[in-house]
Amino acid sequence: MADPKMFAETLYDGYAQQLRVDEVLFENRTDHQHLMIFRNSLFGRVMALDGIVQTTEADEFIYHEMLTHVPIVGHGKAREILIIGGGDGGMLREACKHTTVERVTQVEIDRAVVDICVEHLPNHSSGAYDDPRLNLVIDDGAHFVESTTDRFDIIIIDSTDPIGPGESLFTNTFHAACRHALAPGGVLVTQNGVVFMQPDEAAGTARLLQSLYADWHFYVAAVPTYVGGNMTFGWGSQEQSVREVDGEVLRQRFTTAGISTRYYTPEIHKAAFALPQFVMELIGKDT
Ligand code: AG3
Repeated sequence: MADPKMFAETLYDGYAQQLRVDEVLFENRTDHQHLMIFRNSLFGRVMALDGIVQTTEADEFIYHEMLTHVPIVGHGKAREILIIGGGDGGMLREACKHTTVERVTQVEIDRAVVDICVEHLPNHSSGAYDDPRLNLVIDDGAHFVESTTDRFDIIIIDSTDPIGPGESLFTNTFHAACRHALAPGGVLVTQNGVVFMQPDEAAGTARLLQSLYADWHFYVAAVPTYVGGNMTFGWGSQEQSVREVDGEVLRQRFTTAGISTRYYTPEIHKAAFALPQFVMELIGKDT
């Protein structure tokens, strides 16, 4: 019998996770990157860009729920949402669960990721690309925020790692433009990689957030296929009160929203901002 085909992730030097490829559903170069979608017995459908796992059916809920409901429930009256990246549609699906959201602008650099994921990873968007509140823009996220005159209550940066097309989303220019595009009381959240494996990502974003926001912090969740422990999510706002909303208020808002989740709870929301000492030191908040 032939050896099973394995997908070995190319993210780290000297360490890699492998997933068995039970069936390749799509594999090709887009105009921007190499895109692969395959089936794995444990994780369901898996989507990889340039050899790095971006999302899987089994564990995507953790990541997408934490990058949407934490800022949206924390904010309490978010109407205008901006998603940068997120072509698989998982972030859009979660944001659209909030009936109080009036418009979701999603800026994805690679149209092929949207089209191919709708076809081969349909449970991620789950119809959300047909939501009338969606304004889908195919553009470089950095270019979009630098030129938009719109203002957003929530900005979610659902980027890849800072290699390839996602690199510009980790720069000062981009983050400064994001701050400018936030409405008063608005919140920016961002994925910052697995902190034990990629400490420079959180440290670099911490410096940017600190220079731009009156209130900034990080929160965490472990996502199995972002291997290596907790992933960090950055948080920036001019309003400290948005991060410090009382647990009871979060519970009330979440109940009123009437949405069902599999990871997010108001208790997790609060607890996720408690950071290990080494992370506090890394982001310069160890005093
Ligand atoms: N964006 C985050 C990918 C990070 C993967 N890298 C890693 N293991 N550090 C995923 C897009 C999902 N919508």
